[in-house]
Amino acid sequence: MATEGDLNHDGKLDEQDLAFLRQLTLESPGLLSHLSEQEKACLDINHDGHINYDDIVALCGKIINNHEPATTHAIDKLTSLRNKLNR
Ligand SMILES: [Ca+2]
Ligand SMILES: [Ca+2]
Repeated sequence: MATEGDLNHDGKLDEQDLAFLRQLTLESPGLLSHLSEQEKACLDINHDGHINYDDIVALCGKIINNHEPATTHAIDKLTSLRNKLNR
């Protein structure tokens, strides 16, 4: 079975999957109607029956939980940025 959220089927959850989901939901929503139920289920990360911005957020959370080094680096950057803003 395909990993949920692994949209390009490379066995990893990363920014590429996020970019793909974002493109599908925000830029080419018409493409969603061409997908099979199984493919749509794979995209419906939060299982609410709809594929939308909430799933992008949910996929983001899954990727962060996955602790990909590149993502961890991005989180570090976000954290330091947030710290700067709080000063
Ligand atoms: Ca992937
Ligand atoms: Ca959803």
